[in-house]
This record gives sequence, C-alpha cells and structure tokens, in this order.
Amino acid sequence: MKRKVLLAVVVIASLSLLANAGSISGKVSGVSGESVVYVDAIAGKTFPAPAQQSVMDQKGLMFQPHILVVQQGATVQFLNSDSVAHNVFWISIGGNKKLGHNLGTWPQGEKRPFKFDNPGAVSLLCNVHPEMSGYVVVTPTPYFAKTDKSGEYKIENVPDGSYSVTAWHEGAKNQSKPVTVAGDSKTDFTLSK
Ligand SMILES: [Cu+2]
Repeated sequence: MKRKVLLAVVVIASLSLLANAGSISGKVSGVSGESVVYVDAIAGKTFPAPAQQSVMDQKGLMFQPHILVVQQGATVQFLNSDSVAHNVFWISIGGNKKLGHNLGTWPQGEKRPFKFDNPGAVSLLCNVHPEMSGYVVVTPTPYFAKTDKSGEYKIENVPDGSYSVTAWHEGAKNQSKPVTVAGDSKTDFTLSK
C-alpha cells in the first residue's frame, strides 16, 4: 500500500514538472526527403552556445550527414575521411554573401573547426568535387528537429509559450507559422520551390 502511495506521489510530481514544457510535432509536405523545423529567435531570450561539437564528414565523396542542424554558436568539425583531398566552402549563410567563407583544402584524417555565430542555412560545396553538396542549418534556438524521410518531425522540451516556427528544405522557400505551445502541439507545413 505504501508503495502505491509513493508511486502516486511520484507520478503527480512528474506530471507537474512536465506541465511547463511541451513539444511541437507535425509533418512537412510538398517536398520529398528530410526537412528542418526550428523555433525562430525569441525576443529577449539568448541561449548559451552548445558545448558539444558536431561533425560534418566528407566520406565516399559525399557530405555526411547531408543535412546537419546545429544551434547558433555551435562549432562544427569538418572532417575528411576520404583518401583524396577535399575542400569546404560556402558562398553565404542565410542568404548573406558577406558570410561566405572558404575553409581550405585538406587531406584524409584531418579536420578543421568552424564556429557558426550567424543563423541560417549554409550550402556546403567542395571545389575539388563540384558534384558534392551538403548543408549546415544554423538555428537561432535550441528547439529544432530534422524530419524523417516522410516529413514527420517532433521538437521536444519546448517551454510553454508562443513562437514563430520555421520549416526549411533544400531548394524550397522557408515557411514560418505562429505556434502556441501548451503541452504537446501540432503544426504542419507545406513547402514549395
Ligand atoms: Cu571533395
């Protein structure tokens, strides 16, 4: 009997903790393959740069993963796992050509870091292999998710509140929608080129 009471107390305490954070989930359609959905910048809120570094690999003559999502301020390690030299450059970040950059060209086993302080999509290219293409999507908040291949996504642990949420897909126009999170909320997007 005591155990049941204790269990009930634990369950109620857990529910009250969860009451202030929810999730945003839904589907991105109109495009095929992976998209990225993220909460836009929140007025008056800043987020510390994530301590964890992500890796964008160049392997099998491809950027892997094809799409890497990181929070603004994150450092990405660009690794070359191939036996040939690769280059990494981009002509803009979030469409801003002043943020174009060439990281250089380096051989197998080496990596170079870059800290992404500006939000936006970064189209990665390699000037040794013009067919190579990848993306880093830099989000202004830690609330982001990549969809699965069918377009389904879920952003976890979003504090209750009202936000603008944006869906991004390679080659498509971004779509933004207002979303109010109070527990679990749903938002779908339909993108077009
Ligand atoms: Cu290359």
